[in-house]
Amino acid sequence: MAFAIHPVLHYPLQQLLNTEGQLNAETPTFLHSPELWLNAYRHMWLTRLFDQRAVALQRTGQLGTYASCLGQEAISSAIGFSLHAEDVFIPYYRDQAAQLLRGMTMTSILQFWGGDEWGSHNTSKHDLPACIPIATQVTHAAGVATAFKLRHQAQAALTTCGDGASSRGDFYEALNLAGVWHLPLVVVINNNQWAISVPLSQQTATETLAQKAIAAGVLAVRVDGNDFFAMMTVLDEALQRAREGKGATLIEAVTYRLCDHTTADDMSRYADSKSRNAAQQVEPLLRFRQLLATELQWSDKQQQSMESELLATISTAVDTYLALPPANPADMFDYLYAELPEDLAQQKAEFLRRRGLSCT
Ligand SMILES: Cc1ncc(C[n+]2csc(CCOP(=O)(O)OP(=O)(O)O)c2C)c(N)n1
Ligand SMILES: [Mg+2]
Repeated sequence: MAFAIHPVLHYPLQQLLNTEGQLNAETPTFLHSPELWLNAYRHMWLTRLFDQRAVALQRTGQLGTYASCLGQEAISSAIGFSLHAEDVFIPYYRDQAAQLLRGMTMTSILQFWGGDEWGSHNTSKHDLPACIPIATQVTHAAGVATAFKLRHQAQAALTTCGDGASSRGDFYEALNLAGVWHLPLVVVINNNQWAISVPLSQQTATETLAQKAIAAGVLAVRVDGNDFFAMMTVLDEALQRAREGKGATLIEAVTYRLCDHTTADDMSRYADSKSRNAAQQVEPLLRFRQLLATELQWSDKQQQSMESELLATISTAVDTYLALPPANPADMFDYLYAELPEDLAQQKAEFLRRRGLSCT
């Protein structure tokens, strides 16, 4: 007798705003709001212009390193617009758009990327700092969601990670826990097709990343990550499910990294320009602008004045960042342990002695 070997389950790509800027008639009513459209569009542009400025600061020696979110603004903006104040956001390093919406200032984001951890201190009190180690934040998020569940709090934990992160043990372990404990957790994968220079085809043999939820018994959805409206729709549902105690959701948001991995990378050495050019045609701001032009008669003049206004706000934040006092290098010893282990205490004393500073 032959046993059936099942084919891969299919997760269709959900989309509401197509690449021509036409909005599907099935778009939920809460998204039929010109005010929200203009807010969201403006925020995505703020993120893009801020991002450009951050790269320029790094290139001129004024920022340590920086991970651009170019082309991925719709995912993180939709997250910021969907979360409730009392939810907990556990971001990774391409979540500038959501961090700004959660109340983090541009100056603090620059301070963080400038190498001063105090930048994270100004994260919204409900949220965690951006996580740099790959996928570890998914376990932290499962922990936060467990706390909500144990305390019977109707709140959601939402975390983000990359396509590469979805290959790591932490990702699977956290998702498994979310399934078996029915946790109020939403995991959003920013599938930007690359993990530094590793393309998705060499990352995983699964047809989709959404299907990684099947083994954990978690519901999943695959969505066009360049479509703010589709992102808002799935996030709204997933967060509501979490808050109502209906369990976790995995969201695979499909997009493309239209930038180097970080300022320490050079994408032109490994990515073919064809796929990048194709991705450029379907990026999130282009189609949003088309929608606004058709439905709200958004003009070039309005666009220009919005951009100048945003650039002025960004420049003020940059000036504040550049005027910050330098980070205290001894801080790196002080915030990992409640009490510094003896060997590190010795290193700290030695470090301060060599710099001619006294030990605190
Ligand atoms: C635990 C760990 N291993 C390795 C790295 C080095 N590293 C930084 S980013 C990255 C690739 C991540 O790719 P992906 O998860 O797709 O996220 P993306 O950067 O594309 O948004 C790696 C391997 C790290 N930061 N943490
Ligand atoms: Mg990636």
